[in-house]
Amino acid sequence: MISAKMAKALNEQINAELYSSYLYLAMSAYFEATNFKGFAAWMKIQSSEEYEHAMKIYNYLIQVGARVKLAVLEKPNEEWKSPLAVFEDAHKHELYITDRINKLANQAVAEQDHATNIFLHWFVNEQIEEVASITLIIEKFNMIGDNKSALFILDRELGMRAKA
Ligand code: OFO
Repeated sequence: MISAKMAKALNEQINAELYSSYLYLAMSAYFEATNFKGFAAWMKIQSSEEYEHAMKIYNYLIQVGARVKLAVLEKPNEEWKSPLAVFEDAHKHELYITDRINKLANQAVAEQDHATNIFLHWFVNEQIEEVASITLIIEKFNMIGDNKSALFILDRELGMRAKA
């Protein structure tokens, strides 16, 4: 059994992961509307991965006998000034999620909740991967600059992302 404080914090993280899913879906919709089909496909896969992250926590709470409590989701942004601005926002968001995961891990350590601490290791590693992959995409945008042909090649490249 986990503490009521830990259950509350994990429920809040379900909300944060579902918001991530919602945000990336909004980004995907923006890319559909601006005809970047590859970026749209990349963001749609990212959105479904975030849903899976939420479900991992959902299932963990059930497994340890805690109550899942879903909350209201914030409305995500729907307009950006450029494709790069979208990925910069995604990067900022992942740094925020990383900070949340680290705080959850700190709480598990402070409570000597070994099960939750070990459960959170997967998320700690996942955040390293998520921040790294978005950082790489931003670096590619920066290399491209104003080159439109290169932008369409990057759109095609990201569109080839396979589901995990
Ligand atoms: Fe769930 O990793 Fe992104 O937000």
